[in-house]
Amino acid sequence: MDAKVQTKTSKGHDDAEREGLDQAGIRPMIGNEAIARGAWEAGVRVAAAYPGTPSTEIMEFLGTYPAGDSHVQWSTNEKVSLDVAIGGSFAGVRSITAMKHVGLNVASDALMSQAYIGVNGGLVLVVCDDPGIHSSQNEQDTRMFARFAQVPVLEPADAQEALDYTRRAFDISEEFDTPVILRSTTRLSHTRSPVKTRPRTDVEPRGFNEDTVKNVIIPAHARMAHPRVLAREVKLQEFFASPEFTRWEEGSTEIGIITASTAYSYVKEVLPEASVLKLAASYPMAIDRVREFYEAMDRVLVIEELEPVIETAMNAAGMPVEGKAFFPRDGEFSPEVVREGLRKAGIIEGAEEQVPFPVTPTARPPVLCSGCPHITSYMAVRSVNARVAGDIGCYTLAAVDPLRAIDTCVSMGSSIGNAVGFAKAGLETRPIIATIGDSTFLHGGIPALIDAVYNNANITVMILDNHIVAMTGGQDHPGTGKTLRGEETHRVVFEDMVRACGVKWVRKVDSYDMASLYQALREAIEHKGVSVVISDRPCVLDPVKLKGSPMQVAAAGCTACQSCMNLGCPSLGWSEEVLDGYHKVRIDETTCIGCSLCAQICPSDCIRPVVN
Ligand SMILES: Cc1ncc(C[n+]2csc(CCOP(=O)(O)OP(=O)(O)O)c2C)c(N)n1
Repeated sequence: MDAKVQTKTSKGHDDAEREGLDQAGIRPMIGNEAIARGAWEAGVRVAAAYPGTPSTEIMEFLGTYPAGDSHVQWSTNEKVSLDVAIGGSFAGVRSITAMKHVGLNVASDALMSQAYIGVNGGLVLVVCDDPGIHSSQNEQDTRMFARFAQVPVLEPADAQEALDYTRRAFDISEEFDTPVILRSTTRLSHTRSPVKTRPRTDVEPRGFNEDTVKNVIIPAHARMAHPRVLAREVKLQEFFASPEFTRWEEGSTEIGIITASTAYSYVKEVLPEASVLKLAASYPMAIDRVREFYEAMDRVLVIEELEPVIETAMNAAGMPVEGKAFFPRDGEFSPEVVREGLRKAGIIEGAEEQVPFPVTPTARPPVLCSGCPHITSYMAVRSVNARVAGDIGCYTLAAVDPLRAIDTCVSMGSSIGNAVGFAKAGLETRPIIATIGDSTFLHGGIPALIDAVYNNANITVMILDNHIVAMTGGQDHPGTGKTLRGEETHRVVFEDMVRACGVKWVRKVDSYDMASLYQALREAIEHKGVSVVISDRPCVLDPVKLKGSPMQVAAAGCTACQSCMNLGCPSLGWSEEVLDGYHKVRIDETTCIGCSLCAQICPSDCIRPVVN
């Protein structure tokens, strides 16, 4: 294999660059890079993930280390990625998977079993939460999942801890025979701070452990495993009491703050004089150490982002404590939020918190890119007056103006099942369409398509194939024919896949060929049963930003009908010229990529390529 291909990933580091970075010893890293570094230093050998903000870069950074050190891959979804990591652990090597918080919902079935089975090689799940919902469908708190699955959760507060805790997570996993969750948040994953690195520890593979009672989780074995899980919880509580994981920072005893994760940094900034108990693990919590702290303070507050995990555990253990009475359960924390909570609690004085910068930034709602192939797909969908089940990807933006083309959006892969439900519930008076991206189809759409065929649902599925996972920054997937390290591999052919699911009516159309796309969709909805239209055109941003000759409007011919504005293309704007009270249109030539979609729509044929 070509050495360059082995070590060069989409992030573009090569061996020489990598070496230069590593020799520096201390360097600034975002949390996700530090997590990758920690895993590499811990001797990880199998790494698998499905992309999802804010976790995506972890696997990309791991892919910049030499291919001989670890196998690093994209998986089709988070359950598969966890299963791959579990396989690595069974085989006796240190293994890791990474996902965003909602990815853990997908992977949870395997996690719940593995919590009983335990590990052979250390097994770490990095789960990145998104307080504030920067780019997710909810803000669930993974610490609750850890409690539910009875696996320990480590919560770093900065990039250095992200590296250190990731390294330690593998030791803990092996010592206590448990998967370990390392929980990050958007703020930590994407914030840069100095990190001290160390060399890689080459951990000898342990070999496969021939222990069927441990490895095969049937009821008889699970009944034996459950008490082990409960005993493990107690041992971990004792283990986490050490100063490495439960740090008591002495200050005034008038007020004691118990905190974890990035909230710790805000507490230190806002209330530097307080005593602080910083927990690295809110499950299993070092309850005896927490009690000592509690009893030594006049008043104790818990400051934790999202759910009252620590607070609830303390209350249950007979330590009535204040927390969520003053600090929100939703949204992202910041020094301002912490200051405001402390003010409400009467701990700091002053008037209600002022906005630090009294300037309101202009709202910039997300838009599809100029020339995005999803635009025409939804123009076509709009033209057939359908009930539309949407899905998750860039194309979810079709929910808002001006496309306003989808009626529902639930979770990755839900669209096809939702559409079957629409049909079976009697919504068939209008055509029923499910729209789903290529990566999302591979992630969770295939079982639902089989279900639709099996149950003879009268629906049309539109697969929006832009040949990439665009939403998360352009990762490869099985439909691109390239691995995470950029090697050529088998490419899933969507028509073949769809036919193999039993679909008889399949048509692939170029998303930029609007007439054919409209025609295909009209025929598809006429078909009784499941029909599939594959709207096919690479993302305009990947692998490089495409740019052809930009278009321009011949103002004399523009009738201000504004049809082109229905595209919602960010390169289209209003011109100064007004006709019968309506503005004519102009095109921003610097951002236009020359896709010609507006020209195809223009009824007065006044949009043409710029002639140089
Ligand atoms: C369970 C889960 N995993 C990951 C994500 C993050 N995510 C949102 S959409 C998406 C895939 C989008 O790719 P695709 O379907 O090809 O559509 P595109 O963005 O390319 O238009 C991913 C990975 C998520 N929202 N939920």
